[in-house]
Amino acid sequence: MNAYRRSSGRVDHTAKVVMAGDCAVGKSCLLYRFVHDEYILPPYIGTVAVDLKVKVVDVDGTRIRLQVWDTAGQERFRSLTRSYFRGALALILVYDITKAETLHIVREYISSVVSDVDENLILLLLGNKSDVSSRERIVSYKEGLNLASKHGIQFLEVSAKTGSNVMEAFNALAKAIKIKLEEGCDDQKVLAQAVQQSVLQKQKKSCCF
Ligand SMILES: Nc1nc2c(ncn2[C@@H]2O[C@H](COP(=O)(O)OP(=O)(O)O)[C@@H](O)[C@H]2O)c(=O)[nH]1
Ligand SMILES: [Mg+2]
Repeated sequence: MNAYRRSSGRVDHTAKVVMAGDCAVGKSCLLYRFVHDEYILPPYIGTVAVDLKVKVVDVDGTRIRLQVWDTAGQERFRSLTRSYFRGALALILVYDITKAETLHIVREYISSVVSDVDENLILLLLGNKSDVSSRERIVSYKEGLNLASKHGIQFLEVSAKTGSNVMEAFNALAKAIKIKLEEGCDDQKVLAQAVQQSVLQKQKKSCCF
C-alpha cells in the first residue's frame, strides 16, 4: 500500500516544515517530487512569494499532514523573515552538490537563523542533484556529512530529478515529527533513527531482485 496519500480524510497531526537554502539548489523541484512524484522544470513552478504545499504522510497508521513552506525569490537567508520560521517543527536545509557556495549558505543558516529561531527545530540537510556526473560534482559526500555531523544534523544526498532518496527524506522527517509530537523525544536522535531506517529499507528493497 502506498504510504503517501493526498490531503484528504483523517489527519492526526499537522506540522509546519520549512525549506531553506540558496536560490536554484532545487528546493521547489524537491518539494514537487515529494508531493507529485514527478520532476518538473521551471518556470512551471510558482515564483511568487512563499509557496505552501500540503501532503498527508502515513507513518505506521498515524496520518501526519506536512505543510511544507517553500521560498521563491527571497532565499538568501537574510531576507527570510522570522514569520517564515515561526511555528515550524522542522527545517530542511538544501544545497546543490555542483555549487560549493550553496553549502556555505547552509553554514550561514545553521550559525545564524537556526540558533536564532528555535533550537528544538528538527533539522535535515539535503545535498541535491546527486544524479550529476562525477565531473560536475563539486561538493563531496564527505563534506556534506562533515557539516551535518558537526552540528548533529541528519544528512542525505538526494535527487529531485531521479527521485533518489526524496521520499526517504520526507518519510524520515514525518516519522521524527510523529515521535516528537507524541513522545517529546530528543529530535535529532529520533531523526537519525528514522533516516537510517528509511535508507536501510530502501537498500533491502533494491538488493532483492
Ligand atoms: N541535475 C539536477 N538538476 C536539478 C535537480 N533539482 C533541481 N534541478 C534544477 O535546478 C534548477 C533550480 O531548481 P529549483 O527547484 O527552481 O530551485 P530553487 O530555487 O531552490 O527552488 C532548475 O533548473 C532545476 O531543473 C536535480 O535533482 N538534479
Ligand atoms: Mg524555488
